[in-house]
Amino acid sequence: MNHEPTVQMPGQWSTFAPNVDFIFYFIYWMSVILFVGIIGAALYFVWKYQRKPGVKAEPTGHNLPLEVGWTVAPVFFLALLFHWGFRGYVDLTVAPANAMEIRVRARKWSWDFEYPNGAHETNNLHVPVNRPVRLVLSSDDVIHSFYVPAFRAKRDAVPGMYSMMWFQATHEGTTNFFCAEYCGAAETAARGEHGEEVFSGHFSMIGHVVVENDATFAAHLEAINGPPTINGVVATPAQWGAQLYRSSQCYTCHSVDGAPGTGPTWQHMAGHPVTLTDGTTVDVDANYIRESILNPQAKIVRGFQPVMPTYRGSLNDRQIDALIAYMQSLQ
Ligand code: HEC
Ligand SMILES: [Cu+2]
Repeated sequence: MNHEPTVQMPGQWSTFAPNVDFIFYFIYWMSVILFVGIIGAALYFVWKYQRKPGVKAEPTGHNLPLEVGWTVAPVFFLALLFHWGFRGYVDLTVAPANAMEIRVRARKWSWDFEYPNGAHETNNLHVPVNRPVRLVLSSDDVIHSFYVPAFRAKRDAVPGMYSMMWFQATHEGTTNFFCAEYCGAAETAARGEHGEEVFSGHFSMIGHVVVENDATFAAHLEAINGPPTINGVVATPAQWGAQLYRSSQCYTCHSVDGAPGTGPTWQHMAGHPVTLTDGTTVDVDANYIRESILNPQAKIVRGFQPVMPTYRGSLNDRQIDALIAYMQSLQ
């Protein structure tokens, strides 16, 4: 198995990769050989049977053995390819019973991963090496597609149904995943950490898959379940909230400095009244903020579209409290 990328293929980081690559290269080299053979023969015949003075062209007639031969020969290759392809497909589809299950929820425009211990992560997937991992995919809105080239694994996340994929990583390290289904883009930019314009869309649905040993993986799950430590000190709720603002992708729609975006800015938001689309006014207190995060369509702020995804199930209570503390600090 080759962990390094080649000209045509990314490194082989899963148990599927060697098989997939073998079939890919088989088809590739067969195409090269047939291309050279057919074009070569055509060129040779053009030259050999070119018009010569004094020679009259005559029809060649049939050659039965030749015609049967070039009809039957490809059937063998196609049957072989079907056999290999189908065996590979079954392999990719049926996860071993002891696989660890991770929930993957896609939405415009980020990925939420939920681990067996209930911890969540956005756009960052950690998996243990040499263990089968089963992903159960769903989508909140449109069709997305989870694609890890180094694993040779891809599956659509379709609204209204679950789809499954699995893999077993064979190499420790960090590789990329992508959304492989074009799923739109925001019309307005948000402000980034340094005041720069940040657009979100299909292209923001990328991230890292981190393959690590069992101990590091377990420590990681433990760490993302509670507040992070900053320089050896456990973060305050507001500091944790500031981190979640980035890691949960809130920043792609909400600014914290008054700049316009797809959603209202969080500056001077908490503790102030806000006008909704139906003309009523509500106070932005902790209960309203919590509802806005868990059930964003319940009350829509005037002048904005109902496009915020729900974070029900992807942010736990402690994380929501941390976000509220952060919003309250933005006065
Ligand atoms: C895809 C864009 C988008 C993302 C991502 C997003 N929001 Fe929103 N959010 C909106 C929009 C648009 C509104 C205004 C419409 C409404 O009230 O639903 C809104 C409204 C809100 C409000 C109410 C604001 C007010 O002024 O009353 C809160 C609180 C909020 N979002 C929190 C969050 C948090 C926390 C996150 C990240 C975990 C987040 N949002 C991620 C688009 C987004
Ligand atoms: Cu997508």
